[in-house]
Amino acid sequence: MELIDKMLAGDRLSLARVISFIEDRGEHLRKLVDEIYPKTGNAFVLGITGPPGAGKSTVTDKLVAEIRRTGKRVAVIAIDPSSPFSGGAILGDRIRMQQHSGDPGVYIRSLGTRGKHGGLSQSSKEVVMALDAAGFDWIIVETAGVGQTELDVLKLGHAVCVVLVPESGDSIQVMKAGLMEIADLFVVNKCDRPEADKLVKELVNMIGMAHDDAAKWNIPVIQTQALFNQGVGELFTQVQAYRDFAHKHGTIERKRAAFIEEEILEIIWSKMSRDVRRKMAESNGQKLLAKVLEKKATPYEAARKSQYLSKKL
Ligand SMILES: Nc1nc2c(ncn2[C@@H]2O[C@H](COP(=O)(O)OP(=O)(O)O)[C@@H](O)[C@H]2O)c(=O)[nH]1
Ligand SMILES: [Mg+2]
Repeated sequence: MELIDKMLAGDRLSLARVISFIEDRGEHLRKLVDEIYPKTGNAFVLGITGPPGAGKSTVTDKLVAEIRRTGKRVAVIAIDPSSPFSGGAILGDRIRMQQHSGDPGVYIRSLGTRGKHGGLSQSSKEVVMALDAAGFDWIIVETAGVGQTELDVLKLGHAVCVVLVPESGDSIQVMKAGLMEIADLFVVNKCDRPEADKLVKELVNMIGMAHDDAAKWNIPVIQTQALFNQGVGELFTQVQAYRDFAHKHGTIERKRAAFIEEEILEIIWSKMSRDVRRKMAESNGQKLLAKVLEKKATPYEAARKSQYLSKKL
C-alpha cells in the first residue's frame, strides 16, 4: 500500500493518515494492520499514568527532551477518553508541545473517543504498532489513571510509570485505583510542595511490603519538579535501567506476547459481537425475542436456543 510505504519512509502526513484510519476503524483497517505488523518490534513503550493534574504531560514533555538528547526518536500519544470535556488541558498540552514542533524526531498525537466506543484499547494498540513500524524508538502513552479503559490501555506498555503529587492524597488511593499492581516506577512530582516527603515515605513503605524478592525489580520512587526540570534526568536513567532489566529477564517478550494475544482476542470479540447482533436482528432472532417477551421462554433459554450457544460454543 502506497500510504504505508510513505509512512515507513518517514512521511509524517502519511503517518497521521494511517493513525486516523486506525481511529475510524474503517474498511481498510485490516489491510493496513497486516502491512504494519511485520515491521514492528523495535520500540520501547512507556505508559505514564496518574491523576489529572499530577503533571504527566509536563513530565512527558521533559522526558521527550531527555530522549532527544540521546538521538533517539520518540512518539507521544495522549489518551483522553473524556476529550470533549477537557478542552483546557488539551490547549495547555498543545502550547507545551510547541517546543518540539519542527523536530522530525518527535511525533505527538492525542487519541480521543473518536470512532466506536470501547474500541479505544484496540485503537491505541494499533496506533502503537504504526508508530513502532514508523521507526520511533520510544513511544510514550500518557493516560489519566481513572478508569478501566485507561488501565486496559496501559497494558500495552512495556513499562508503566505512575505520577503522583503530594496533594493527590493518601497513598491508599493508589492501591484502590489498582495502580500499585501495574507500576514499574513511581514519580512524586511537584516536590516543591510541602508533604512531598510524606508521600515518598508512604510509597517506599508500600513497595517494601509488596516486594521482598531480590530477583524482582526494585520499584524506584523518583522525586521530580517537572515544571522546573528537576529530577526528570534521574527518571530517564531509571526508565532505561528498567528497560535493561526487563530485557534481561524476558519481561518484554512476555508483555509483547500478552499484547499480541489481546489484539487477536479483540479482533475475534468484535467480529463475533457483530455477527451475533446481526443474527439477532434477523427473523429467527426476532422470533426468539418475541417468545421471551411473551414469557414462553427465559432469556437464558433463548440464548441456549440461539445457534451461538447450541452449536458454535
Ligand atoms: N508546582 C509545580 N507545578 C507543576 C509541576 N509540574 C507540573 N506542574 C503544573 O501542574 C499543572 C498540571 O500539569 P499537567 O502536566 O498538565 O498535568 P497532567 O494532567 O497530569 O498531564 C500545570 O499547571 C503544570 O504547570 C511541578 O513540578 N511543580
Ligand atoms: Mg496531561
